[in-house]
Amino acid sequence: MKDTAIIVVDMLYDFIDGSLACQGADEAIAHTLEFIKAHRDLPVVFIRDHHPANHSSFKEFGGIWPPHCVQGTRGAAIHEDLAPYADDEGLVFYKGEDPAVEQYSGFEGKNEAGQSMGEVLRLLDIETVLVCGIATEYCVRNTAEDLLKDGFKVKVLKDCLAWVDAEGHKKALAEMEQEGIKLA
Ligand code: VGL
Ligand code: ZN
Repeated sequence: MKDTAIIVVDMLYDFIDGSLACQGADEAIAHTLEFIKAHRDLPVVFIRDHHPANHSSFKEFGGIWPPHCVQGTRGAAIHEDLAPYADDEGLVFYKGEDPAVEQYSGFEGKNEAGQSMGEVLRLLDIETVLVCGIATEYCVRNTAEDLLKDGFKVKVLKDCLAWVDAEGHKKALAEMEQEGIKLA
C-alpha cells in the first residue's frame, strides 16, 4: 500500500517560458525531476491548467491573466523533462476547462475518465501529499489548501516552486504554514 503521492501542479510551458512565465521555474523543474527520480516508488500526480480559448480568466474576456494554457497548444503541455512521468492518464487531472469558472485548485480537476483527484487519491489509499509546482500563490496554494481541508497531510516542497511575485510567494508560504501545511 502506498500512502504518499507527489502532486505536480501546472508545470506547463506557459508558466515556464510562455505568456505567464514564473520566477524560479527552471530551478523548480530541475528540483522536481531530482525529487521524482529519488522517490521512484511514489505515484506522481499531474495537474494541468487546460483552458478553452475564450476562458473568462483571460483579460480579453474579463479576467486578469494573459491567455495561457489553451487546450492543444504548447503552452498547455507538461515540461518535456517531466512528461515521461505523466504516462498514466489516470493520474493526470485537468482543470479550468469551463469557460465561466476560474479554477486555481487542482483538487476538483478531472482525469480522462472523469474521476476527480480527491477521489483517485482516496482509491489509492493516499494519506500524505507532497505538493510542488507553479504558481505558489495561486494553483499550488489552492490545491494544497483543498487537500488539507479534505483531511490529507500536506507538505509543500519549497525548492520545487515558482511564483508570479516574490513577495506573494513568501506570504503564501507563511500563510500556508499557519494553516497547518508543512514546508519540506
Ligand atoms: C495559475 C494563473 C492562472 C496557476 C493558473 O497555475 O497558478 N495561475 N491560471
Ligand atoms: Zn489558468
